[in-house]
Amino acid sequence: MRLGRGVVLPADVQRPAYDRDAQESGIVHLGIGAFHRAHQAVYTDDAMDAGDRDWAITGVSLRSPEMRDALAPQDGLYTVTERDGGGDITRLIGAVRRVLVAAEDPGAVVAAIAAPATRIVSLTVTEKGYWRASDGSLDPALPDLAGGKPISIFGFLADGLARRRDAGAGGLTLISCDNLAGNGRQLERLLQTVLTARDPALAEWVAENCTCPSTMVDRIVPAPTEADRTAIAARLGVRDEAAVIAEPFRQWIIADRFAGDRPRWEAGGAEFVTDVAPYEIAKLRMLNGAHSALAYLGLARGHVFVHEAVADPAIATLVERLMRDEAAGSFVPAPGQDLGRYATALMARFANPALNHRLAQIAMDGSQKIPQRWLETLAARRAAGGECPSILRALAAWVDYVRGEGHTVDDPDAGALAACWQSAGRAGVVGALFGEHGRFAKRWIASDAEREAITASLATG
Ligand code: CS2
Repeated sequence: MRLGRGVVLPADVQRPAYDRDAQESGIVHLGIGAFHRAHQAVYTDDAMDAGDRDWAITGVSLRSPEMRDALAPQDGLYTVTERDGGGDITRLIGAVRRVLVAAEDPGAVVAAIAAPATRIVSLTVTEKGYWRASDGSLDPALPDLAGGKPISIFGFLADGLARRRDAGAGGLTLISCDNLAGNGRQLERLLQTVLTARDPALAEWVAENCTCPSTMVDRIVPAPTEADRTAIAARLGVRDEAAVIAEPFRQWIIADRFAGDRPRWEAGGAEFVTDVAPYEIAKLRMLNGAHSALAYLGLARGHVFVHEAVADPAIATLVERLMRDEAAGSFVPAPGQDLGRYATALMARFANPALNHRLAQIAMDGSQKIPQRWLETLAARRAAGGECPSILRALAAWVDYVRGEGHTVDDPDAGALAACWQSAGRAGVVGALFGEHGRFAKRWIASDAEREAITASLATG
């Protein structure tokens, strides 16, 4: 039996208190993966539970039909289970109205963005979904630059926004919920590059009528596995093909810059601030920076899960230093922001033994992640005369990892990184990546001493 409307669930499963059928869709979300289902959709469910109306979510998968096929037979319903080793807490989420698959029906996605009831388009498309070249600018190979059938977020946004302008439907708030530094600013800059190339008048209209607030999003959500779905089916008595398991913690800090209405996400604990930067930087450089270090150092030492890597004393010491001495010392915190306490809380979250968060999941797409997680810390610390020995060790583990000995490297730059190894070899690969003319030269250039330190930490053989 399958989860769906009218299915009776165990009494301890919290369910939406609002009338789902009475809600219009006010949000189009691009990239309806596990993170969105366990994060923004939960806040939206909280807002509608608190009495807000017409914020149901139209989810979009850019390529795969998997989530539509999972959610459609369940009438959009799915469960989120919080797990920390105590008793699981499961909740039914009703905020998702329908799921569109952009590759199958691009016109439906454009129509959803253009619909007058839509006021917000939010995004979780991962770092690589923004089509940035290694220097951070828009990849000139993006097909959407020339118009035609939309391929990326930029093509869908451009077509949807053009239609809104022509119909007088008003602007939108576009909210990036991805782990990029200044995610709103980056979305705005990259979108403007595409619009200016295609339709300068539209670029102006968007600048005047739309906003792109930056956000800090946080919840650890392992990619759901078949074993998770089986465990949840045993708990619910029905199968939920879209079930998500997450840590209990969640946080959302949003710049208060909306083009129009918004849900009262504060009902779920979201915070609205003038400047997200210190929170976003702390999260990227401390949490995500530590995560990536755990991933590459942990995998090299044979660990599979985050809680195993952080229980390894050699790795734990390094990760603590990376957070407390290096990342926390690389920016000015907001008044009242206690980075020491934040690091302590992060170590406890990483140690959650029940989550089974795979290191391999974090290790994916490193070329897209390390600039904002490590290289910005390195650059900022250098400017302040500080050193980052732990990040240099972690960088060495990443350089070893992308060599791809004995495993596949899941990264859009995997080919180019392997080519660096092939042409430069162990002695030269660090220079090929982080030297003056290296692949990452626009983000950070290693000094001679730093290059030697990274090279000395590379695996031998
Ligand atoms: C992780 C993040 O996969 C990764 O790269 O570092 O997904 C992390 O779990 C989230 O940002 C936590 O909010």
